[in-house]
Amino acid sequence: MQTVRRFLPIICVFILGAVSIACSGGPATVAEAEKFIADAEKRLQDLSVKSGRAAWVQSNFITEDTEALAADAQTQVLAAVTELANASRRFDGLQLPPELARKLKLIKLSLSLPAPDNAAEREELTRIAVGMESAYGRGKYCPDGPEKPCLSLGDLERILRTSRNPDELKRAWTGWHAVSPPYRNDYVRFTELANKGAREMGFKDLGAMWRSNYDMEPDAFAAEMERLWQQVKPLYDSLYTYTRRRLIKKYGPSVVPESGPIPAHLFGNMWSQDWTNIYELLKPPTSDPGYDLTEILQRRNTDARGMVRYGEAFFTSLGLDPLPATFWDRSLFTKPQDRDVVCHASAWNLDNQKDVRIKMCITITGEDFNVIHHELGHNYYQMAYAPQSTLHQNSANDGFHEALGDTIALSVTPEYLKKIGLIDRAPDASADIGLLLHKALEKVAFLPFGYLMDQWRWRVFSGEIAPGDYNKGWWELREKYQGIAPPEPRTERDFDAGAKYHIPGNTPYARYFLATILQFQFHRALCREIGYTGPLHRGSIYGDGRAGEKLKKMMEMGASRPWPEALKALTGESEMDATAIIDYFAPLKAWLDEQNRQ
Ligand code: X8Z
Ligand code: ZN
Repeated sequence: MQTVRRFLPIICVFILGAVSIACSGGPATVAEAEKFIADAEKRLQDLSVKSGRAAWVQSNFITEDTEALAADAQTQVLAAVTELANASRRFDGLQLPPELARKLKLIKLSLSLPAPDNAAEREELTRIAVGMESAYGRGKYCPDGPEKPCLSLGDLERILRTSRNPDELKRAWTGWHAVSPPYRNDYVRFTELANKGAREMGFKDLGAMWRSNYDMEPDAFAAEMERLWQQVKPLYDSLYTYTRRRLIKKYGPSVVPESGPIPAHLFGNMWSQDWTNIYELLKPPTSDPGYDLTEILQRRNTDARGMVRYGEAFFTSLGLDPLPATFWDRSLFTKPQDRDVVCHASAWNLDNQKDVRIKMCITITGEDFNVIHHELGHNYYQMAYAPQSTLHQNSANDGFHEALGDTIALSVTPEYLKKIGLIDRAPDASADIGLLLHKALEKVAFLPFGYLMDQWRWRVFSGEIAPGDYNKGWWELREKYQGIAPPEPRTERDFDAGAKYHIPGNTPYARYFLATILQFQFHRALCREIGYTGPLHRGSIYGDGRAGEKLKKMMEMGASRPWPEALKALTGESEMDATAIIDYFAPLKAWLDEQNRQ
């Protein structure tokens, strides 16, 4: 494919799939830009539906054939976006109405994976990308060789969640981390090719391109992340210090050192990103709320669909529509026994209208109860912005998409659980420290992980972390931010970053850090909206149409306006602000600091 620039000075006709745009040799006009965008949106809409379907089949049924089909469809999208981004340069320097200028920018930023203009390199890139995601999805640990029973990620996560035997935990941890070295070299090549694509589109590298997606300069965004991290770091430090003490008490100083990083396999989670599974080891002796959602759901024989029904009922209580019948027919809720699927939870909209689905290997746990609300948040957001034009069919920024369902889950309070009949009696205020600690093990523990994932990738993409230092760079960041270390020595034969889905899956991660900050900001604003004035962690918007209206208004805006305007519509504030999460956990912070002094 020739680049458009070569055509520019003369009469030009460039083919955009089925649509051809003819332009005269004269200077570009606003009318041409309008037509260009309208045609581009139509073309991208069609291609995104096709590649979405191929990706859906591939991740529900991983085989060589579905991989090839998904890679082909993705290649078509990448080719189109590359071509459109190049073609849009014709309008550089032209005074355009803001909406058009924004859409031209959004074309370039519509992908997390930019591809080189060279067809062979583009195909190589999509093959690697799809291959890595599939390899992760297929990943298993076979302790006695491939002929003997193997453990899936779900099996290994169950061990991390429930075992308190450090040796068994270590085996499960190292077993899963053996899945990623086979695609370490692929990741090196992937980085080269995606960087090339990003540079051809005018970005410094892929990391700079990702950071350009926040209505501000990429460096300003990096500074914004750091500002938010500094706001919450003292809260993390208090939780971490308390957790170390309790882990030493459980495992002894030979397993958990008095100072220095703590081994990563002891936090109840494969990536030490969510510590709720070790709540039992950490719970305050006198203020435990006395109920365990996992135990309640299991005792009631709740099945996967039943779990999702609880989630839907929350959204409809806010005045939002029930999920379409097709959602229930077409979603994947449980792990199939007879084939490989990508189990990492995700939410989809197959026609960019109402064909929404989730794909998830649900376990009957309190943790997945939250994840279901998270995923349904994506689906409700997708349906709300569906009437927008193609390039605006997105959230205000990606942190908003990740925050929506989590905001709802923050309203899963004891009072809410009592209302829907899952508990008989809501514990009184004496249980608050227990409630807050449980929530902090999910949210506060996550913050440094949410931050460091893309610290690592930004450095890998810029070359600051060279391929020969992938693992060293990874563990330096894990130690610096999370304060953790691998359970046993690692080398550059390992690829530990690659054992987290979003690395082989190429999903940017800063979004989850932002979401963790934003969801508390949303929650505080919605509590204000409904006139609730009690402690934030006891506030629930369940059943409140006013909160539903506010959320709906924000979601319906999609990506049509810069994100500060969407934030303002919902919260009255125009900046991301960690004071909400800090306010929420203030009583816990005081308690932790008191414990840590003793
Ligand atoms: O990937 C997810 C969602 C899908 S968007 C399940 N999350 C991150 C993770 O699992 O690492 C939600 C929390 C962070
Ligand atoms: Zn999500």
